[in-house]
Amino acid sequence: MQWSTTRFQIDLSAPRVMGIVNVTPDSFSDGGRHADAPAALRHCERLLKEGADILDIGGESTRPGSPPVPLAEELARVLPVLREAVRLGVPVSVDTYKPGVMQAALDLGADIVNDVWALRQPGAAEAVARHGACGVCLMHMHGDPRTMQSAPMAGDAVPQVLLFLEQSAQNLRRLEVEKTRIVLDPGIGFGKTVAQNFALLARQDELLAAGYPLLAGWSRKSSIGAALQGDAPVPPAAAERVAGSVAAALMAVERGARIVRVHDVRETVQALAVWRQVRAQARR
Ligand code: HH2
Repeated sequence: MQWSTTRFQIDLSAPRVMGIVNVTPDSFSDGGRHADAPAALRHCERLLKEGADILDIGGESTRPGSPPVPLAEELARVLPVLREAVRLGVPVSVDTYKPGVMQAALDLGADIVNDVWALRQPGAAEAVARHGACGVCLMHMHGDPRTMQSAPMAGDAVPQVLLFLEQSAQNLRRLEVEKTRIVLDPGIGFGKTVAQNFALLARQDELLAAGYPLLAGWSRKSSIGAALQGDAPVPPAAAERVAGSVAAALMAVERGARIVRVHDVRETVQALAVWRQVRAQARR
């Protein structure tokens, strides 16, 4: 199984680690830490040393209640980073829902468009289709970042997410985007309750029925915080959720996810190295 992207055919026979680079002042777990281009590039280099296979660069936080960032501001945040990141020898993804940012990033040679809106903004699907070669990650989100926590999905999330992802992929296939360019993502935390998020992990095999590689983004999310909270009055801060996040990433891979999107690359790569040893013995 391969993910066709602009410059790379990413081999998904082994799980791949996508390292998160948030060039934002306000991301929920690392906002402000890599908010200018030199700091973001240093972070890219660090993630690569730690074993990241893909870099995912974003300039707008999607945390609940986050304000939308104007196009010019998002371009000013991500383009200087992307321009250098595409020279680092690994696939580079742009995390955006704005067609203007997609187009500019693809013009600079970005390999993948990662869209939490699954290309639902006018012109986004066309920008990806027109490019003809970039990879794309279509993510499920219920509602929008302003409302998603106050009005989460109702009922069993798994079939609803599956249907949405299947339809999003079909819409793109109708624009003649090859299947091998598309990866799907259940969108952990985006308008789902804690129980719904964990159901999406427990029953991830049902999402695999769509027939596309799956990407899982559990890193430091509030569901991990909820699982770790116990009797404490508040959940642990995002940076204190690393081991819980690695556990979720590992379970996602064990249940068939091909890419994990993470902040903590070193720890995730270690966990996957152990997982690989076990897998190698199980196949004998
Ligand atoms: N989660 C976030 C952002 N982009 N993209 C995909 N495909 N899947 C995800 O689960 C996903 C995503 C949110 O995490 P983060 O980037 O760390 O935070 P913020 O949006 O606050 O920058």
